[in-house]
Amino acid sequence: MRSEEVLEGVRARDQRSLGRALSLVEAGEGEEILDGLADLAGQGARLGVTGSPGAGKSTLLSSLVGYWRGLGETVGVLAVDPSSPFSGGALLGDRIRMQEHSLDEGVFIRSVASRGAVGGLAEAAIEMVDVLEAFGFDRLVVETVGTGQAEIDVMEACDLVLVVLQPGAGDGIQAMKAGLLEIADLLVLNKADLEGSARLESELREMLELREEGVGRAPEVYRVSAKTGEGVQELAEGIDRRLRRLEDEGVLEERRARRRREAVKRLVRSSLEKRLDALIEAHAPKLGEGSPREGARWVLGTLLCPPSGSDARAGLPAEEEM
Ligand SMILES: Nc1nc2c(ncn2[C@@H]2O[C@H](COP(=O)(O)OP(=O)(O)OP(=O)(O)O)[C@@H](O)[C@H]2O)c(=O)[nH]1
Ligand SMILES: [Mg+2]
Repeated sequence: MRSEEVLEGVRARDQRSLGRALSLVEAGEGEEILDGLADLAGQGARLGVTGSPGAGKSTLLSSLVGYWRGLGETVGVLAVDPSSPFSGGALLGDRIRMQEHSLDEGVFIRSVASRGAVGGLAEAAIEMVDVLEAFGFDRLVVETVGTGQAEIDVMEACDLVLVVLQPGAGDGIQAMKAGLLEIADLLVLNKADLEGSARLESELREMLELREEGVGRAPEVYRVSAKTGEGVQELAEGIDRRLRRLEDEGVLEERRARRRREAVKRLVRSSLEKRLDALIEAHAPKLGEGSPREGARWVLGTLLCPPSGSDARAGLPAEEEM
């Protein structure tokens, strides 16, 4: 199928075409698709869900999806699998836990693995959410295991971030160290049915109080059990309340503007990087001789103002590459 047909299919809200479009974007071949969908961007609420491995993110998400479906809303989910040996089963696990929604046309679930994503996991994931948004889902959710920078980047491209923690194993301290408390709008203490949940809550509340006043917005704390359903409705309502507040305060618009700026930066960076590689490759012997600083000055000069017609242009890809 050509990009054009895929694009038409997505615009006609055909889910098979949506799957193709996502694969193209994941493979770094989604330029035409993304350009062709640009006019449909910017409507859905983007929710990021992250937290420690096994905290119950997928289980919780599955109950939230159930709640939203009850309201008649459609949901697009992207699960980012870091392909680490420790979470080798994550993908399959997520499929199984989300299974109850697999026959529902109003729910679309897709995974992206870092090994599959050409040109960076965060970039691929964010662009895949752009595609899901253009398709017209009311809610967009990205689940990541909150450890690496790529995962944090994905969360920073969301409208609202949920950090899910579980009792035991010093989850609160870990989350703080990993910088998760900084990006959380809502802190969800899952597995309230297990021992240690109350202790985790007081531990976290203490940590939040210790943080300097005025540093960011204090996250709200919710204690839930995705297993029994306890507290899930309150959480769902809390999500919408927080979204409305961020909207009223102008924060959502700020976040969306930042998201667009970051996208521009990513595109420029990757385009520059391609040119840099090509130029260095083409002039390898010359650059292998002088000092690295001298070489760098020459390369920068050539990249930023290519002398037209000169042999220095050799290896520079065409300007319209982007
Ligand atoms: N007791 C209890 N177990 C839960 C709860 N929520 C999830 N679990 C269990 O915790 C385990 C991990 O749940 P997942 O939903 O896969 O957790 P996850 O955070 O998505 O895991 P990864 O994606 O692998 O990081 C599963 O065995 C769930 O059944 C809960 O509220 N209470
Ligand atoms: Mg999961």
